[in-house]
Amino acid sequence: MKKDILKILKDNKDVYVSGQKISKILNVSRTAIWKHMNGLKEEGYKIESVSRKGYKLIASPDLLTPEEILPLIKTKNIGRSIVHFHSIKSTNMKAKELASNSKDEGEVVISEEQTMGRGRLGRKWISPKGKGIWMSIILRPQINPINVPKVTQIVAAAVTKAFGEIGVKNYIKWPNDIIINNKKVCGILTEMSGELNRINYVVVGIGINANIEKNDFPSEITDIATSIKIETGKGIQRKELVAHILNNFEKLYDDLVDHNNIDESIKICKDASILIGKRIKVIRNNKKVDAQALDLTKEGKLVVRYDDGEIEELISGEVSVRGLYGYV
Ligand code: BTX
Repeated sequence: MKKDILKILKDNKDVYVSGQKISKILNVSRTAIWKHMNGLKEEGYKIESVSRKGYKLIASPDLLTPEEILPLIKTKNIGRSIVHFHSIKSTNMKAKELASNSKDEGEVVISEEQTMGRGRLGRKWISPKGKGIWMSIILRPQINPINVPKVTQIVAAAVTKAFGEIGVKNYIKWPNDIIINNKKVCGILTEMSGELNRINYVVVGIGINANIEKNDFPSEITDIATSIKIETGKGIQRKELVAHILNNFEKLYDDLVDHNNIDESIKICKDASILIGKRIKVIRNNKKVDAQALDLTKEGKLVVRYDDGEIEELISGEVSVRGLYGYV
């Protein structure tokens, strides 16, 4: 009901809609409407009510609800269904649960806060309320499971492009971090359920520090973590960034599933790479080896040259990479 009222107010932007008209359209009492209006106001909607004229929507909060995001996206599948939470343990956990119980593709789980946000290898991901974008996309690509790391590259490309579209210069640290000023502003966690040669589902989790303040980060990560607000001095409209990401992602993802082609994503990842051309450390089974990052292959593998001259193409997931000079 609250959603229906909001839709009427949004469809009649800039004009007053009478309580009588709303109650007629929705076939409910005017007292019920008044109650829901108060509920919307509590969520942060600014609604003017003037006697004899009715209600007018003045401003919407920066909530990541379907009502706020759907009008901004142009996709066919991705994000057409959005499940929104005010607080949840982890959107990836929820998305995996939903994916096991349905066959849909493109559903997005978003929460204003995560109480058990996760990074790779069970690491913790700080996800304070209302200040970041904590979301997961459910995918069912009909591709060989060995190609799943390509999805991470596509997401990285979609996010980096979206940052650019809202005017935020950024870099990609292969394979799954977006970097500003040598610090991590976004992390991507790709998880898969499947068999040796068949994928049941892939869940890609995207965590973006949008409007986080410096003192929201625990002291142990203040040297490696940052936010768009910290770096640019300005907060952003989170829903706009979400929409840019979903719009970009669908286009790049379709290239993979329809044409088995990720050239565009790889070009974006290469252009934004913070590693290519730099000295790095390749970490495998706790062993660190110095190398030079040379290139990204068409499949999204990182080409490195070790100091003994040996060249290797690294697959994400197998290794971890650190910069030698500051970048995380
Ligand atoms: P990662 O394993 O590469 O990075 C995790 C590490 O990053 C942590 O050990 C910590 O040092 C640091 N860190 C923790 N929180 C933050 C933060 N907010 N910003 C910057 N650095 C941080 C990267 O894993 C993948 C993260 C994916 C997060 C998304 S959010 C939506 C979805 N749900 C979920 O539980 N995870 C994903």
